[in-house]
Amino acid sequence: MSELIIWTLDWVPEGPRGFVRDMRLRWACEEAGLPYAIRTVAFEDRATNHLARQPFGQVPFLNDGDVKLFESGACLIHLARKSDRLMPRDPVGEANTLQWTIAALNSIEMASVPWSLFKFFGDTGDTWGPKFFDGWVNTRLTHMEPVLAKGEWLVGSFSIADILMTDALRLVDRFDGLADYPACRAYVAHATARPAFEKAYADQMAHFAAAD
Ligand SMILES: N[C@@H](CCC(=O)N[C@@H](CS)C(=O)NCC(=O)O)C(=O)O
Repeated sequence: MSELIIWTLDWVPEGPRGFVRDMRLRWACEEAGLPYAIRTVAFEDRATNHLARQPFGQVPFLNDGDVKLFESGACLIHLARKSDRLMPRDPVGEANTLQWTIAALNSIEMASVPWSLFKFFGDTGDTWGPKFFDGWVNTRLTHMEPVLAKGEWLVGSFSIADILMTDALRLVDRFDGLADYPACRAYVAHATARPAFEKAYADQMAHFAAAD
């Protein structure tokens, strides 16, 4: 088996630490017991210094021998093919995992990222944006609440869909946006209490702290 290499930045400011998306890949590898190495590109000049590997100049990206992937969702699906701890092997379980993987990215994260940027930057004087994104995120959370109240994980057993859904929701939790959604909040707390998440999180925090 070729060595998995997860690429991230060599350093980031304190704000995004613990949330840089290599977390998702680290977490998946920890869950599956897949060995991996971390390599970095420079934070300085990040807009242009790795466009050949990630066309938007972002992280993470993943190497697995000849397979070279960007987009955290695509990287997780690749990792999930290696372990049934990341995706069930029956056709229904696999289809449902892919469905919720895309939902986390395209229906939740699409709303939660701009929402969180307004929270992060505070009062920008913009009145339309915060109101619009509050409404969008709250609509999505209202629909997620009964889904997450129904079972422990999105698809029977824990899967990459839970990694992505948790990561999208914990960004909302960071700015206290889950206060009115107890099932969403409990789900995030339950998922982030997993030893694999804790290890991935501690490793990312240590990685960036070492570069200070
Ligand atoms: N859709 C991409 C988003 C990647 C992304 O937003 N990466 C951030 C770090 S978490 C980044 O590289 N930001 C630097 C930038 O955009 O210049 C994915 O899921 O991989």
